[in-house]
Amino acid sequence: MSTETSTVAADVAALAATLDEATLAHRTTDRLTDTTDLDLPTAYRVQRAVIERRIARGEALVGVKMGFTSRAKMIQMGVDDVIWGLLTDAMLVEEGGVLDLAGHIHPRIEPEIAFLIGSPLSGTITPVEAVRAIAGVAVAYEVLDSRYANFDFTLPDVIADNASASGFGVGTWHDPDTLDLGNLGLLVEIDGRPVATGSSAAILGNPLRSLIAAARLAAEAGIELRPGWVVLAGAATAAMPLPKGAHVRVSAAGLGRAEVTTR
Ligand code: 0L1
Ligand code: MG
Repeated sequence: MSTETSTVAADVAALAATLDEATLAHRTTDRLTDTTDLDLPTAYRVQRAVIERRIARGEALVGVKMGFTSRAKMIQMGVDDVIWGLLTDAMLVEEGGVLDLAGHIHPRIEPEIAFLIGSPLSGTITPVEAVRAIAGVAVAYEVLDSRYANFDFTLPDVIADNASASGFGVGTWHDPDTLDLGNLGLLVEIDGRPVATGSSAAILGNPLRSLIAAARLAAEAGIELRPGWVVLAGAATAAMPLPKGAHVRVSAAGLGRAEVTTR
């Protein structure tokens, strides 16, 4: 979804089919870069083709997810910019609902801050413009499920794989004006036991920066963040394995909680 020119000749449709079919069959597939020379613009074209297949099956775009928003993850991947993936309505888990993991490969969960877009955003924007465009902020979680074995991928692989997007849930929306988003404490509990703590500062120093980056990536992709869309700004802790039969609660100071039970 980048407007940069790609010089790579790849069969985008075939690569998208490989990833989409792996998702539908709940199995891993070989890394695309094992056999294909894939640059980042082409990887984003594969990502978009994967989403187009889902849209053709009746799904609708409902937002974006930002990835590699922590300095630790960027260093691990040897990159200095965030990536994104696209969210569809089929990925949304009802708040407090049950998530059937039978449709997953090796799911992980991570605590996030989410924004609800109130007015269109695209391009280079200031923090003030970002705040004005937000209709709500909430604590959220993302379920990651890489289509590659052991989450072992290169940067183009994970971009093509829609940044490992699989599912997400969002708590109650809050007024963004009432909170300083720069250092909110987050807690993840599984079956009532604390398993991870973090701060919203882990998300690019402030999740608003992630929203600003999302607007930039939207412009590069020739789209806009639309009113009603959700932006998952990034994780406040490392992702952790999501087991069956678990009750997960993610809470953030001032934002309440988001909960899911797995089976
Ligand atoms: O949401 C994220 O920050 C993760 C991006 C994809 C990489 C992964 O699967 O860990
Ligand atoms: Mg995430």
